[in-house]
Amino acid sequence: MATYVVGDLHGHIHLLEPLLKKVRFDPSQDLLYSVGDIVDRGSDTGALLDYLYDGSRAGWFYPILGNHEELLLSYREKPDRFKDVYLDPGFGGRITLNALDRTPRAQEILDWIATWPMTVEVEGHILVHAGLPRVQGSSWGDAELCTTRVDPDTGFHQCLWFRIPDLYPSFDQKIVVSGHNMVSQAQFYREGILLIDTGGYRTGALTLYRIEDRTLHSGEGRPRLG
Ligand SMILES: [Mn+2]
Repeated sequence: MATYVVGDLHGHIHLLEPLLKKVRFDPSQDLLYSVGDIVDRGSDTGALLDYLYDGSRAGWFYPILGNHEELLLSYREKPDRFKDVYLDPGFGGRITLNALDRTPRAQEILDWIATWPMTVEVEGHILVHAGLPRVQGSSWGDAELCTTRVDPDTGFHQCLWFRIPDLYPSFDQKIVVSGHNMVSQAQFYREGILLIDTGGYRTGALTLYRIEDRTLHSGEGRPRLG
């Protein structure tokens, strides 16, 4: 049994499938976690959502929220308020809305996304999309602050949006594994913070982190944008 964490997918199922094959991922006994940003930008966002939703129901896939899912949910709730950001071509939300328009499972999938947690702990690791909020007056982060630290204006959760250098290791020595901040190779940003988003939608490189032996596994392909 092995536990994998994958970086930001943005609809790139054609990068994920060969990489899972390469590591001999076995859905009957292995687990796959995502650090969020599954939707938007990639032309196969609909197929990826279908695949992972089925994986979740089968018990091998576990997602957490990314800022793209948070904005998708915000847009669905208040389209007028969030359309300028979500429908901006650089943000890439239109491709997800089009995919949802085409599936009879749209509401089911949106209801599922709304249940994703912001952080999850697995075997001495904390997964969070962008970073942990800082405990005031310290240089440590705390996952428990994720639910309460929100942007007063938009209501967005800061732990889905933090950028380098605003990243802090967890006070309890667990390894923080994040996406969102793109790196050319998955690497420790500083002790206790592993960044695994190798920017598949831009570079074609996707990375998996295997928790049990703390190894990184990468695949190369081509971006497919919507
Ligand atoms: Mn992101």
